[in-house]
Amino acid sequence: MIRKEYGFVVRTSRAGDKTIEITPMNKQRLAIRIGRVFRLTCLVALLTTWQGCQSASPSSTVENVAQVENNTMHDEACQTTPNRETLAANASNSNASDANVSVDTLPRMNQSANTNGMVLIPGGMFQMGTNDGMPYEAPMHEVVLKSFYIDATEVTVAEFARFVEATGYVTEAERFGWSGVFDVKQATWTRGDGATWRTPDGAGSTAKPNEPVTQVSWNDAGEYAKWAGKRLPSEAEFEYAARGGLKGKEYAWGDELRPQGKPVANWWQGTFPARNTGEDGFIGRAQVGGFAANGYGLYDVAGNVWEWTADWYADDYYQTSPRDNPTGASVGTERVIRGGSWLCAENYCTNYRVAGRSHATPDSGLNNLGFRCVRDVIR
Ligand SMILES: [Ca+2]
Ligand SMILES: [Ca+2]
Repeated sequence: MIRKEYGFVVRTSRAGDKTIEITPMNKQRLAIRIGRVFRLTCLVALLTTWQGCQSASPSSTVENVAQVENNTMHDEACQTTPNRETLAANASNSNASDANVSVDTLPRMNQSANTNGMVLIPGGMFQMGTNDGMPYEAPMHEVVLKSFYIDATEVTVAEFARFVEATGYVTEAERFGWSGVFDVKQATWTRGDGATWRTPDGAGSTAKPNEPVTQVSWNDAGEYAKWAGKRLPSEAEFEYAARGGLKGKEYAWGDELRPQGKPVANWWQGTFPARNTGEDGFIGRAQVGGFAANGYGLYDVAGNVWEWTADWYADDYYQTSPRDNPTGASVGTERVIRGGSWLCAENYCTNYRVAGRSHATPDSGLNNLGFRCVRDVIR
């Protein structure tokens, strides 16, 4: 099944060839990929709503970008999370290759018994994924997990600051000198010079201590986790925890997007990207714990910011995933991210659904991407 709100239709032949028909709702996602667009062959035949193929420039609007890359469309159809590679391709002076983020000598915090702020999730069986969503969310399949602890909230700016203060750690975005920023005014992803965890929306912006830390790469998040005596969750652990003990529900809180008529998580109300009504009280990021917890006492498992998981991403992973304690594809180029963010809207990206999944390269930093940690139960 292809959900119409994604603004496109993917068809796969028996030989595996994919063709894509694009509707206007997908224009924003094309803007994300402007950097790649320059290098690609025009695939006019795939476009059903645009006439002709016009040349693009860095200042091009979506309307005059009609070149798309066929084989990247399917996997990232609902991706509001561009990779560093994509954004760097649009920059003339990227110094991405100069980054050196080896941090093997970082001190480790001794927190062998510290589960403060964490919730014990009892092990058990659940049905992971859905047969009623995107192709890569299927098939729904049985998974069994061991018990684990998980942070009740996304890691905050204040918590990450304590890590940096104790270790002197420098994030990848700080080393690159820029990171991915969704510019609300321009309604597109941009290269945000000076964007770091301290200044997540670009130079001069600020991050509140109680908001989720962003502009941290998968590598950065992993270093924080090790320092804290924790680790990143597997994708299965994240979904199991996010479901909060409910079975077969669309969302972490049930089947209604607006229970009692109101949003109960930080997502984008209105028409993305043109209009954000802020019905939930937040145009951008919210402080952690700003909405009711799920059945396990976990906050913001849907929305606010995407969250890194430990797993490599593969869109067909569920077809071969082991039943017991799956840990993702054995190889890959991108890591799974979960939960959706403040950018997910009904008309474009509904990844606040509990089965929603996306992916990003491990060096990517974005102003809608953070993380939380887990730790094993020591018996
Ligand atoms: Ca919001
Ligand atoms: Ca979240």
